[in-house]
Amino acid sequence: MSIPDRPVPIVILTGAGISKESGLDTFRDADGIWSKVRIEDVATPEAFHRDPETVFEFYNHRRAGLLDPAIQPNAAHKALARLQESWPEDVMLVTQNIDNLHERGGSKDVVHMHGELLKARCEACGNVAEWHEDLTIDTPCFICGSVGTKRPHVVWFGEMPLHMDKIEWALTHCGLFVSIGTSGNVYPAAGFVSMARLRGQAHTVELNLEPSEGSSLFHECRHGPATEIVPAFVD
Ligand code: BJW
Repeated sequence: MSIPDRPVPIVILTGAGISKESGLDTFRDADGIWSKVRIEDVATPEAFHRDPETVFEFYNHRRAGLLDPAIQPNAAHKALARLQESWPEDVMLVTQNIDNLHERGGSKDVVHMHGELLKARCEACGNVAEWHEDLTIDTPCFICGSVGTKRPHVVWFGEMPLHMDKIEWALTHCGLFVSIGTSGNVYPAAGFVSMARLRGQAHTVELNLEPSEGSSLFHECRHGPATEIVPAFVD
C-alpha cells in the first residue's frame, strides 16, 4: 500500500475489544487468549522456528473459530462502515485485529497492521494468498513449490508491523484520531495517540470498555461496550 497523496482527516485504530461482542476473545482481559497460552510459545518467530506444530495449531484453531457461522460483525463494525461510506475519502481504518469482521461489516480498504488470519505467506518467496484451511509443516508453497515454508500471515512480537509508512503519514496529518477496543499495551500501535497529538495536531478520542493503559494521553474518553459507544459516537 502506498502513502496517500493527500491528508486523511480521520484515522481510526481498532483492537480486539471491538470484536469481543462478536464472540472473539481479546488478549489481555481476564478470560483472554494470553490467559490460556503463553506469548513466547505461539506469537514469536522463535516459537515458530522451535515448534511450528504448536504455532500452526494455535492459528488453525482461531481460523476455524473465525469461520464459525456464529461469528458475525457487530453494531460497532457496522457503524464504522457507515462512517466510511459517508466520508469515503476521509477515513483511514487501521486495525490490529487479524479477523475479517470489519470487511464483513461493510468496511473497505482496511489497513491490517498485524496481518490477516485468513491469509498465509510463503517464507521462501514471500507470496501472500487467501488461506482458509488448516496449515501444517507439510503445506507446500503455492508459487515457488517449497514444502514446509508456509506460515500464518500475521505479525509476531519482534516483527515489523505492516503498512507503517502509510499509517505514520496519516497520523501526522489527521485532524481526528479515534482508538477503539485496544488496551494500549503493544507498540507501535500504543504510540499512535502521541504521534497524532504531538507530531500531528489531532483531537484524540478513546472508545473502550474501560480506561486503557494510555487513557490519560487522549483528549476525550468514552467508556462502555463497543456495540453501544461506537454507534453513539459515529451516528
Ligand atoms: C472492549 C470490550 C468491548 C474488551 N467493547 N472494549 C518495550 C519493551 C519490550 C518490547 C517492546 C517495547 N516497546 C515495544 C516493544 C516491542 C513489542 C511490544 O509492544 N511489546 C509490548 C508487550 C511491550 N512490539 C512488537 O514487537 C511489534 N513490532 C515492533 O515493535 O516492530 C518494530 C521492531 C521490529 C523488529 C525489531 C525491532 C523493532 C509487533 C507486535 C505484534 C503484536 N502481535 C499480536 C499477535 C498478532 C497475531 C494474532 O492475533 O495472533 O497482536 S499480540 C496481540 O496484541 C495482537 C493484538 O493485535 C495486540 C494488541 O492487543 P489489543 O487489540 O489491544 O487487545 P487487548 O486484549 O490487549 O485489549 C483489548 C481491549 O478491549 C481492553 O482494553 C478491553 O478493556 C477492551 N474491551 N471488551 C470495547 N466489548
